[in-house]
Order: sequence, then C-alpha cells, then structure tokens
Amino acid sequence: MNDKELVAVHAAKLVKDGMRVGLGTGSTADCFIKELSRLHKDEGLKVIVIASSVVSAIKAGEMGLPLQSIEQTERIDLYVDGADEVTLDKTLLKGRGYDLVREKLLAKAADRFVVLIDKSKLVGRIGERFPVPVEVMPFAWRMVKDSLEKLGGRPTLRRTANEDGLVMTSYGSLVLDTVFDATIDIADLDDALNAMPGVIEHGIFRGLASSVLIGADGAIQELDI
Ligand code: ABF
Repeated sequence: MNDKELVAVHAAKLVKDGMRVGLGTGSTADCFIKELSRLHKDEGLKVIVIASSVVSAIKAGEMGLPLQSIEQTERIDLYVDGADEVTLDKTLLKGRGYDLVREKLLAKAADRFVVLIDKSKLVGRIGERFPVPVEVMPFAWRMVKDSLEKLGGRPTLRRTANEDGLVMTSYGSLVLDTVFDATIDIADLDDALNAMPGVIEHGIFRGLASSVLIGADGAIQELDI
C-alpha cells in the first residue's frame, strides 16, 4: 500500500453508518472513494456521498456509491479531500484541479473536514511550490488581474497543458494562477481575495480543515496544533 492509500484507508474508518460524506477530487481522494466503495459493498456500510466534481461523481457512481447532488445538500458529516500544499497551522492550498467552488462549499458545509496528503505536500508557507489559483468571472479577468497586481501578485491566466488555449472551469470561469512574494501575510491575502469583486473563489482554505493525515514512508502522522 502506498502512502496515499494508507491515509485513505485510515480516513474511511471514520465513516459510520448513515453518514453523508463529501468526496474530494484528485489521486488521493480517488483512493478514499475506492475504499469507501469497498466498505459499502463488502461490509454493508450505509452512506450517502456528495461529490466535489463531475469526475468524482462519475467515479462514485461507477463504484456503486449512492450519490446525492450538491443542490440537495445542506450539511454533511464528513468531507475527505487532498490538497496541493499544507502548512503546520492546517491552512491549505487547493485548486490545481478546477473545482474550487464545490470543494470550498463542501469544506464549509462539513462537520468534519479531513485532509489527506503525503509528506511532499507539507510546506513552510502557502504558495511555496504553486501559485494561488484565483477563479474569476470571464468578463472580470482584467480588472481582477489589476487588483491582484496591486496586492503584489503576478497573475497569469491558466492555459491548457499544450498551451494552445485557456483553461475553463466546469462553470465556464477562468483561473488566474498568481504568484505572491514569500513575505505576504496569507490571512490578509485570504481576506482580500474574499472581498475582491469578480473573484468567484480562490485556493486558500484557511480555518476549514479539522485534521490533516500525512502518509510518510508507510506510517500515518496527524497534524496537531
Ligand atoms: C483537488 O485535488 C485539488 O483541490 C487539489 O489540488 C488536488 C490534490 O490532488 P492529488 O491528491 O492528486 O495530489 O482536490
């Protein structure tokens, strides 16, 4: 079992009969979906799942997990997802995939949000390895770009892997991947992005994670502060 599978199997043990469970997106979340589906099929675990992306919804459906749409959902018991970067205070950077809006909705709606990472995701500061994804209304991108530059950011529109087009999210919005200097205060940046007109969502998840499980060379550590 690799480190992602290890933390995913551990997280699946937190799911109890009758829970509504939010499913994340990405390779680590996939391991969790697989284990949850095994528990559902083989051990009769009763769950309802709510997916954070179309991709995860399809995977869950194919694996026989009972899906509830996000539109039908107010609160969930547990949300399990990966992250791109995590600092010791459990602030996350997410959004290398494009479903930030649903991911943050589920994180906020969950009584408990468990983040699964391997140790490569632990960083000294948010933005150390990746730019901060800022999802914008398409018509607002230049104004938001200007606002981000005024905050000291260096935004670029996210392009497709072969660079011949712009990336659009499932809702038709654009992503400005923005590099900030190491000196920027992440709490201030989070507040500024939350208040910026034209911004739909951004990748800083602060004060949302309940626990972070780290897979490290075959062992599980938990970020505890
Ligand atoms: C999504 O999957 C994103 O928010 C996050 O960027 C990513 C983590 O993927 P992986 O587990 O494959 O590294 O939840």
